[in-house]
Amino acid sequence: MDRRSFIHAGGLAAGAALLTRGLAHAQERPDAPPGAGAATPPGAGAATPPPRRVAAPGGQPAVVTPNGSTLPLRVVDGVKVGHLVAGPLEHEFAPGLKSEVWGYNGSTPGPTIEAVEGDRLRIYVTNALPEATTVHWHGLVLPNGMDGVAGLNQRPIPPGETYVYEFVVRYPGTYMYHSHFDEMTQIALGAVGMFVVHPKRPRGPRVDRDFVLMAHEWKINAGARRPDPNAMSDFNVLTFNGKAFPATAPLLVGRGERVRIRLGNLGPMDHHPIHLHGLSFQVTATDGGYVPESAQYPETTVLVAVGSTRVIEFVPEEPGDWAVHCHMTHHTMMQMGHGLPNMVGADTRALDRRMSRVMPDYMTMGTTGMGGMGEMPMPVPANSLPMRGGAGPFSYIDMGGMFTILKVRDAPDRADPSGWYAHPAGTVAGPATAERMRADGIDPAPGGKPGG
Ligand SMILES: [Cu+2]
Repeated sequence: MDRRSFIHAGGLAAGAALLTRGLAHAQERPDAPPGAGAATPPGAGAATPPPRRVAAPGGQPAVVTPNGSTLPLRVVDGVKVGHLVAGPLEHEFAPGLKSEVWGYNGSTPGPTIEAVEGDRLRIYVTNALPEATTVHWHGLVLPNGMDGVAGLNQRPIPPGETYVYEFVVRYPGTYMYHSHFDEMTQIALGAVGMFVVHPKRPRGPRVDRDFVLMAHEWKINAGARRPDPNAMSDFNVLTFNGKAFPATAPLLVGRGERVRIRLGNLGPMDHHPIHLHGLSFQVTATDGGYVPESAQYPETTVLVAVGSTRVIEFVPEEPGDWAVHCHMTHHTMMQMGHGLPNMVGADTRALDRRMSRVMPDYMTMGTTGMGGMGEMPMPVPANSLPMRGGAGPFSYIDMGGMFTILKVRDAPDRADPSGWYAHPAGTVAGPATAERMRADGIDPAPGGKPGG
C-alpha cells in the first residue's frame, strides 16, 4: 500500500487534509489511542545512561550508544574475542510502530564494537538469517581476506554457519560494519553497526562524553510487518540508532564538558545534514582518519553521506534542551508526511459548507499548514506512526523521525535524563504586549507599518 492509498484507508475522504473539527480537540479525550497526541516523553523506556567508564588509555571515556549497546569482548590469550549473530528480530521504532528487521545480537543497529588501536580482534559471525551473509568492516585497514565482500574476499556464510574474522585494528578511528551480501536487502533491513577504535594515546583535547549516533532510513508501508528492502526513494521512517523520535534517548551532557558525537550513515540512499542547535562544533575526524587541527573548521550542520562517518566535537556553553536533527524536513516526519495533496492556501469554505450538511463539524485541514496534525489521533491503520512527533515541555513537538535532544545541564550526573530544562524566569520567548510594541516603535495591529 503506498502512502496515497494509506491516506484513503485512513478514512480521510480527499487525503489527510480532511478531518472533522471534532478531532481537532481529540487529544483531550480520555479515549485517545495509545501513543497518540502528547503521550510519550522523549526517550521513554530508555535506561538511564550507565556511569562513565574509562575505555582506553589516557582516561578516554567509553563510547555510549543511546538506545543501543556495546559488544562484549572477552580477552583470550591476548586476543579480544566477540560474537555477532546476524538474524531477524522484532524491533520497535517508536511506541506504535514495530517491524521485523534484520540486525545483530537482537538489535539494529548491532552492538557497537569498541576496541583500542593495536588490539587483535577475533569476531565470530553466526548467520541466523534465512539467506547467506558476510560482515564487512567498513573503513578499517586489514588483510584483504578479512574484508568481507562476498565472492570477492570470501565465500558467503551459509545460513546456520559461523565464520571467524581476525585482524589487528591498526588505526584509531570511527568505522562501521555491515553485511556485504545481498547488500540492498540486508542493509535496508538493518544489518549495520558502528565500530570505534580508540587511540593508544588520546588525540587532541580529552573529551568527557563520547556518543555514537547511526542514521538509518526505512520504507515501512503503514500497517506493514516489514520494511520494504526494494525502496529506492520515499523512505518514511528515519532513525538515529534505530529509533524515531520520541523514542530516541536524549544525550545528557554537562555545560562546559567536551563532547564527541560519532555520526555514521549506512542508510540505503540518503545523505543526512545533521544539525545541532545552540552551539558550534568542529569536524575532527572521518572514517578515513583524523582531520588535522589546522584543517578543522566550525560548523553547525554536517553532511553525513551514505557510507561515511563524521566525528564532531564541541563544548556546550548554554544549558537547556537543544534539538539535534537531520535538517531535511522530510527526515523529521513519519509515515504520511509527504505525497499529500497540497491544500495550503486553498479556499475551501464552500466545500466545507456543503460537506457539513452530511458531516456535522466538517472542516478541511491543511489549508493553513500542517502544524499540529501529529498530535491529532486520526484514524490510522494499526502499526503506523503518521506524522507523529512527541510531547514537549511547552507544547507538542511536531518533529519525529531523525530527531533527538541534547540535554545540557550543570550537574549532568545527577540530572534526570527524561526531565525538561527549567528555564530561568524571563528567558523564554512569549507574547508581546501592545504597550511594549508601541514603546519600541512597532504597530501592534497586524499588517501595520512599524512606527505607524
Ligand atoms: Cu536526513
